[in-house]
Amino acid sequence: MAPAPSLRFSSFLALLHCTMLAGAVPFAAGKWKLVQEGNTGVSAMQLAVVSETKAIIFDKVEANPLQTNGHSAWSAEIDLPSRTVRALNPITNTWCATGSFLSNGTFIHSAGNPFVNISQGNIGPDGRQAIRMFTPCTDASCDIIEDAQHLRLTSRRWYASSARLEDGSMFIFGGSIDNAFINNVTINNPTFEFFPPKNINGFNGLQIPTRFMEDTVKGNHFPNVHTLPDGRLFISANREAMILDWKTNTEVRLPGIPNGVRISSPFSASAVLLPLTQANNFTPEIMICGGSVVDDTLEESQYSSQTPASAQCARLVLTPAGIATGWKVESMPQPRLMVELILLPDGRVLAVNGAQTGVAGYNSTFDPVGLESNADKPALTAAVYDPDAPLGRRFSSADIPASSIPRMYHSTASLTPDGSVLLAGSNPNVQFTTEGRFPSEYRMEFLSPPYMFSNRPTVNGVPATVDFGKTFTLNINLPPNVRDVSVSLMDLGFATHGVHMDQKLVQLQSTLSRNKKTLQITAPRDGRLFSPGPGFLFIVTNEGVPSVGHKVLIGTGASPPVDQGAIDKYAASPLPQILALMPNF
Ligand SMILES: *[C@@H]1O[C@H](CO)[C@@H](O)[C@H](O)[C@H]1NC(C)=O
Ligand SMILES: *[C@@H]1O[C@H](CO)[C@@H](O)[C@H](O)[C@H]1NC(C)=O
Ligand SMILES: *[C@@H]1O[C@H](CO)[C@@H](O)[C@H](O)[C@H]1NC(C)=O
Ligand SMILES: CC(=O)N[C@H]1CO[C@H](CO)[C@@H](O)[C@@H]1O
Ligand SMILES: [Cu+2]
Repeated sequence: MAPAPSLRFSSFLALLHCTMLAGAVPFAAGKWKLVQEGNTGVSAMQLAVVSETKAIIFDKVEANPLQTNGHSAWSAEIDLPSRTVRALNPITNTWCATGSFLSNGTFIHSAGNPFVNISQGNIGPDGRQAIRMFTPCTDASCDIIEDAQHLRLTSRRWYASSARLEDGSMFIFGGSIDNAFINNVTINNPTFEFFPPKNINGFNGLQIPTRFMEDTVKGNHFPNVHTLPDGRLFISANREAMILDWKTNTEVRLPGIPNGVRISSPFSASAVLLPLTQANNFTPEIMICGGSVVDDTLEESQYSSQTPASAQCARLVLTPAGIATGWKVESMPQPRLMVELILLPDGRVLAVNGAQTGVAGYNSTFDPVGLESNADKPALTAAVYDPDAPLGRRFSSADIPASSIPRMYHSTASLTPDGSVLLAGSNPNVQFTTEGRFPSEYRMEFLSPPYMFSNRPTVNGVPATVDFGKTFTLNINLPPNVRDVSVSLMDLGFATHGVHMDQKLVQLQSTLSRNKKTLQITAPRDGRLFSPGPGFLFIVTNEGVPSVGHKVLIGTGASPPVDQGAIDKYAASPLPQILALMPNF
């Protein structure tokens, strides 16, 4: 007997959906709940969920309240159930770095900022070429490991982005070699590289040039990078977009962002790859929301905290036909800059955090009205987006309580494995401060969609590792009246500056047994659909209620390929300043 397609996203339902009225796709109804619980101890500029119960955060070197080894911490691990933190100990300055997991489950945090020496012994060596490793653990034994002698980037990067590739390695793209409010031609790093390094495109172990980063200065910090089901990468920055074949270094330019909207830092929008489902035949479609139309060639002193942000959302289907059709434009309920787009396990997208005016950056030396930020008018109400609803009826803020905590520059958010969304950070200040309208913010909030208060499905027997194309069976316990389920495999990614590296939802093929006690699931077909490495499996009922997410390592769990020749080549390149400042190396 042919396996019954899961109902929620099945093509059968998609057909039916066309004949049904708006809002027919079921989502759990009711009130959302926002609670404020716990403190991050360090400013939560960067965030990654690393296990079913833990997340890690990174800040820059600054006088945070959380202490470690006689100085302020600038990284911490959050225990999600207890809402408590434990300091972690990176060595180098982690300011505005990037992060991705490798296929073996180790998290790689890379890039950063030059040496700093601030008060009270808070000293951070140059982190621009840093590779920092974190292998999650269930106790308190794991910490950040840095070994610059053996592990480092081949060039300096600040505000670079990253992605986990189909072979389980990490792709690192763009950024600046030095820090500034906005990128420019002097400090631009128009190259990409890999970790572990590769001998590829004629650049054995060293960084590879990309025209795209040259063509998109100035406003091209933290480009959006998304892996596509054909193995290529969608990359967008400033007002441009392209598809990069990293294996041949071929750039295919796409239509630019509509209406002149700039979408990368300091005009931070957010981009999301919409769920890849059976109903859409795993066709990639990108959505980018927010940003600004302000000129990116102004002098720093000419930007205003009062300039309205863009409310635009633009969607592009990444097939030849979709690209020929071009971007389709709609609007968020509010303009938004520094917005976070977060995939929910039920297939919707949450837009949260950010401001309605200004640009991303620190408390300005240039604010015309003396407001203590580069941005003003916090966007305190989240909006949830149903990608399949009719145009004009996709966003809703109904039943979502507004926050009272502004989440401005250097704030962040992520889905957590229990299904709630963690909101954290906000620190548009050069240094830790409790003063001003937007002080350094340590309070965490958890935004819970109505499905959190429904009777939820539970499963057990989720394997630690599942290889591509393999089928496995789970024991499942469904609430009464549930007819069917679907399975969302999610990469929760790494979030910073509104950019969610590696965030992805791939619907897996599944078959519910006749007695609804077991569920047979087939892992993704290959590493192009879901890069080998950690994911979270959510079982979602036909009423839109997900189980909690269970961590699973997709693939064999093997480490990514290592090319010793490429490592030797970069090891022979000049040692970065980082080493000189780290006597222990
Ligand atoms: C950091 O600054 C303090 C105070 O200015 C100074 O005494 C110390 O030597 C500096 N440390 C380094 C490593 O530069
Ligand atoms: C680029 O930015 C750096 C750092 O702010 C600055 O020193 C340099 O003069 C700038 N270059 C240009 C061409 O604006
Ligand atoms: C994962 O791979 C990296 C790169 O080869 C390696 O340094 C790291 O130790 C590996 N982690 C585990 C848990 O094996
Ligand atoms: C908190 C803080 O540092 N606020 C400063 C921001 O910048 C303005 C000048 O534009 C100062 O007046 C504020 O004190
Ligand atoms: Cu930053």
